[in-house]
Amino acid sequence: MNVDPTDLIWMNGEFVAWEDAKVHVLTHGLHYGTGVFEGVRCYDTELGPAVFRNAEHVERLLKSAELYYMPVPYSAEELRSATLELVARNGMSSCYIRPIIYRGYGQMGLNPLEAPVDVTIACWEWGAYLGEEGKRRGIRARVSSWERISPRSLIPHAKASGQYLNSVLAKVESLKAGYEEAILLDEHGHVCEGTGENIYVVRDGEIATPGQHNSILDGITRRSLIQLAGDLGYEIVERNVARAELYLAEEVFMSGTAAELVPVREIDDHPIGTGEPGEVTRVLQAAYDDAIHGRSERYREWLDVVSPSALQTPTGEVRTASRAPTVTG
Ligand code: PPE
Repeated sequence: MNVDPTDLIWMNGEFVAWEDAKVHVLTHGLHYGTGVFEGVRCYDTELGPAVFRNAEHVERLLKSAELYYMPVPYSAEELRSATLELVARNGMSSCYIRPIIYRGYGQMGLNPLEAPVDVTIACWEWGAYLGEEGKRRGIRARVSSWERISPRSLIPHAKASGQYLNSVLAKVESLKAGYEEAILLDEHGHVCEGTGENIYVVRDGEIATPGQHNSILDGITRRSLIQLAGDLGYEIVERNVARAELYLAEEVFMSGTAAELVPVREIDDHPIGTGEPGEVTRVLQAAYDDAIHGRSERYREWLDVVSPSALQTPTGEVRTASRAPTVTG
C-alpha cells in the first residue's frame, strides 16, 4: 500500500520535513527488529479531526517499550500531544498515525541496552486496509500454515517490530494462494488472530473471540467492540476458538485500527453463513463507525480532538518547524 508523503514527521522532539526523516543503515532496530510501534487513526468527526483512543495507544506503546527494555525519554502526555500537533501541522482531517520507538544507531550486537532509543511519529492518509469492497462485502481468508508466535518465544501482547515477521510470512502465503488475509492458530490449534486484526465468530447467538492467553494482540478496536457490543445488548465472550468454529460460524469478522471492522465471507473455501456479511457484523460495523466519527454522544470520550491549540506552545506562541539531526548516537 503506497504511502503519500505529508509535510512533517515528529522525530525525537522536533518536527522535520518528511524527506529528511531518515535513519542510518546501521540502526539497531533495522537489523534486529528492536522497535515497538502503534497504529492509530484520526477521523474527521463532528467535533473536528479527532484521534481515536489516543491515550490508550500511547499507553500500549509505552508498555511495549518497557517489555523490550527500552527507556522512553518522553512522557505519555508528551507523546499524546505530539500526535495531536503532528496531525494539526500536517493539516490532516483524517489520517493513519504511526508512532515508533526503536533502538537507534551506534551499537551492534544483540545487547540493545547501550543503543540510543529513538522516537518518531508519522502520519499519512490511509484508506481501507483490506479494501473498500472487503469492508462492504467481506474478504476471503485462509488458515495459515504458519503458527502464531508463542508467548514462550516472544510477547504477543507487545506490538514489536520483529514480531511482525510472523505476520509477514502468513500474509504473503495467503496472498500468493489468492486470499486476502490469513488466520493464524497457536500450537494447540486454537484460533489467534489475523496478521493485523483480531477475529470474532458468531454462532448460535454467541459472539466469541480468542482470549488474552490465545497469543493475541490486545486490540484497542477489540476493547472498543467488546464495550459497544455490551451496550447494544450483545456479549462478546473471550474463550478458546476451535478451527472448525470458523467454518461453522454464521458470521466471522475481524477488527483493527487499520482494517476497522471487516466481514469475512469465506475461509479455506467454505462460505461463512450465507456468504454475505451477517446482521451482527453489520450492527457492530455501524456502531463502530458512529463511535469513531463522533456520532455517538456516549463514546465521545474516546475522541482526542485535534484543536487549533495543538499548534500552540504553553505560552501561546505558534511554533515553527525545526530540523533535527538525521542520525543520533
Ligand atoms: N492483532 C495484530 C497482530 C495487529 O497488528 C493489530 C493491529 C491488531 C490485532 C488490532 O489491534 P488494534 O489496532 O489495537 O485494534 N494492527 C495494526 C498494524 C497494521 C499494519 O499493517 O501495520 C493496525 O491496525 O494499525
